[in-house]
Amino acid sequence: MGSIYLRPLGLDAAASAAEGLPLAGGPLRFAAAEVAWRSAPGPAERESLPLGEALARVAAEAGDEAGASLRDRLSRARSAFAGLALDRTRIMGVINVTPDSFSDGGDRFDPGRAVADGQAMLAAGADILDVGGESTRPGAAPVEPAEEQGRVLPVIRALAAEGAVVSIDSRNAATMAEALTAGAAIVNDVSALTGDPRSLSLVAEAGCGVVLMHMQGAPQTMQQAPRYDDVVLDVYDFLQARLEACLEAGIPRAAVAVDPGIGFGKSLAHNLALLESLAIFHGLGCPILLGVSRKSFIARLAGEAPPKARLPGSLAAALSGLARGVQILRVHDVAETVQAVRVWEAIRAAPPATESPKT
Ligand code: HH2
Repeated sequence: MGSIYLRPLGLDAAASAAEGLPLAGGPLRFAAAEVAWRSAPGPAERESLPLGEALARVAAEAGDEAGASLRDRLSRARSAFAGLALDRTRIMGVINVTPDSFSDGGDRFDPGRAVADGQAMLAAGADILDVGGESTRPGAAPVEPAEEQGRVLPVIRALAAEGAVVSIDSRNAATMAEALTAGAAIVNDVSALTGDPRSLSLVAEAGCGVVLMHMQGAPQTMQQAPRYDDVVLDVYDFLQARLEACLEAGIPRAAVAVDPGIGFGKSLAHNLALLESLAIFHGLGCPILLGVSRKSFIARLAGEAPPKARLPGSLAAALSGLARGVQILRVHDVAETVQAVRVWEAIRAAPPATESPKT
């Protein structure tokens, strides 16, 4: 049997879209969708249709129950993630306690500096602090769990003690376990709980939140020759399979966020296709987390700027994510992103002018 997918189109907060469905219970609505289908794995066919026809097509192909459940997952309001209501965009600030991260290599290798920067991010409006002790940049070598823990645990302890919602960015179950004991509330795993066979049961038992990210290959080799039949649908299938593994292990859907993994085993064209089609991932019924901050695709598009000079491109990509209903942004520049998001949200929420504004 083949697979069928639905990507919301024409996302709009205006009254003209009132006849459509809300996207993930949020302010954006959609009244049309692109249906994609294929005999998995393989190339897909696609057709854009009014929403009613698109839903009827899904029901005809996959059955009434599957059609109704996809409609529900696309439109139902998301539960709070790690205690954070998703009624506004949530900002995850990045704290790399590493000597070699691509984006801020070495800046926060000193734990005192990492904690101070975390406090500054909270003051600037970060909702989550993502603490990592292993760089996953292309070509990076793995770090021993003991070394990784030595880097992250003092930082997590200090920030969690101040009431911060902390996530641990790790692929190692032992590091995840120690981080949760130290006060972390979320596991952020770039391997979507495939990197360590103990991580799935650990997260299920801990009852914490988890971010499942897509990566093709491993950091050391992932950018050598990334290949997909259809990048958007292949990433969707992977995240769906990992979500199902979580559900089977006893992790509730409400505890899971999904992330297409921009820059992880993807060419420029792959990254752009994913960014354009992000709304399809709402079909998984989980909040979407997007990490575009300072990534190299920005430099490929605009003059090979070094990571710290990629803020304008990072903001442009983040806002294009918001226009597709992304709920959580993983960023290095918290204050700047908060400002951009607040302006974007205020414009989206403004009532449409029915007459010329009076001066
Ligand atoms: N990107 C990086 C690391 N972790 N986690 C999620 N969920 N999504 C991402 O896009 C993501 C991530 C890479 O960025 P950074 O942490 O700045 O660099 P490095 O891996 O070199 O430490």
